[in-house]
Amino acid sequence: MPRTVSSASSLSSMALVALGAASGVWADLQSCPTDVPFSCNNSTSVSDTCCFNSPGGALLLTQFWDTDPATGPTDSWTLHGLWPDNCDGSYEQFCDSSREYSNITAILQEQGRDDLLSYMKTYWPDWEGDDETFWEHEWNKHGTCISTIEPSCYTDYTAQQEVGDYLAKAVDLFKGLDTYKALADAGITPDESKTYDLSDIESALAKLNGGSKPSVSCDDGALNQAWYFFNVKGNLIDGEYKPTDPLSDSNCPKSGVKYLSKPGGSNSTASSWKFNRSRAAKLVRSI
Ligand SMILES: *[C@@H]1O[C@H](CO)[C@@H](O)[C@H](O)[C@H]1NC(C)=O
Ligand SMILES: *[C@@H]1O[C@H](CO)[C@@H](O)[C@H](O)[C@H]1NC(C)=O
Ligand SMILES: *[C@@H]1O[C@H](CO)[C@@H](O)[C@H](O)[C@H]1NC(C)=O
Ligand SMILES: *[C@@H]1O[C@H](CO)[C@@H](O)[C@H](O)[C@H]1NC(C)=O
Ligand SMILES: CC(=O)N[C@H]1CO[C@H](CO)[C@@H](O)[C@@H]1O
Repeated sequence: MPRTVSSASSLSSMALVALGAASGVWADLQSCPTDVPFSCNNSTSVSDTCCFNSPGGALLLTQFWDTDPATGPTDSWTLHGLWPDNCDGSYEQFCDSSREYSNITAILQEQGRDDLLSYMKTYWPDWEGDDETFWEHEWNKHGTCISTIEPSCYTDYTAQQEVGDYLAKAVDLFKGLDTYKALADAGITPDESKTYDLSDIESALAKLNGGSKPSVSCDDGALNQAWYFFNVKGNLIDGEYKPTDPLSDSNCPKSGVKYLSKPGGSNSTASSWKFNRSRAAKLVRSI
């Protein structure tokens, strides 16, 4: 049975909660006390880590703007992942080998999440076309480290339920953070003949995210990623998300930031893609 969500106090979190309801994210997670602190904001230790994301209390919704090769629709950023960073910006990874899977597509199909799967194919694509492997990597590396969706946190757990819940939550957060539109609304559009100031990019995106700018990163001076940071009160799925300041600095130049367009049919070769990507991987934390 779906359970009710604890009352949300801010407009932005209510919007996120509403999005969650609309796409049926509700999980059978145990209900949480209303006085649990926001993650990373406790003054004493919190023992119930089903209701308190710990140690990964800084949740990041991360997105790509990939142009070489271009991935996803030309007028949308794409989803990278939903990551639990520690409160100091360090992070754990691959936290539970017994819950690493190589059948994400099958898991979603078994859970009847076909709409989610088709959305993911469009907006959560792998740059080399291997979506399944990319999603496995995101779940196995990051999803397994989220304390509030461990199997023991469910009242009526069915195997791999948390995998689908995690992916659905990432998609819901992504839908509420339309980076392309927020930039376009501020006159910042992909255009090889223009460059932009980092501060203009950051303030356009802060407007989108309740006043907190994301950490944007660049590849060779061109906009390539945006990482939005949150603290969460309650569990990952139906907790209240509060945007917070980024824990990592932008590597983009202060001015002259390029925002390249996604070419319709890319004429790049596979080897040049790999070359670019490996260079990019040295600049920013790898996927
Ligand atoms: C939690 O603490 C951090 C660091 O002091 C702060 O930036 C953030 O806004 C706080 N989050 C909430 C939800 O109060
Ligand atoms: C916050 O809670 C976590 C988990 O119980 C704990 O490890 C951490 O030390 C707590 N922080 C403070 C400042 O008490
Ligand atoms: C996915 O893989 C796991 C682990 O091998 C297995 O237990 C589960 O039944 C599989 N699910 C589907 C839908 O194939
Ligand atoms: C490759 O594509 C780009 C962008 O569409 C175009 O500007 C360029 O002329 C093309 N180069 C070749 C060699 O076709
Ligand atoms: C965006 C970008 O830097 N693309 C480069 C990728 O690598 C190839 C081969 O070195 C270059 O030709 C592209 O300009």
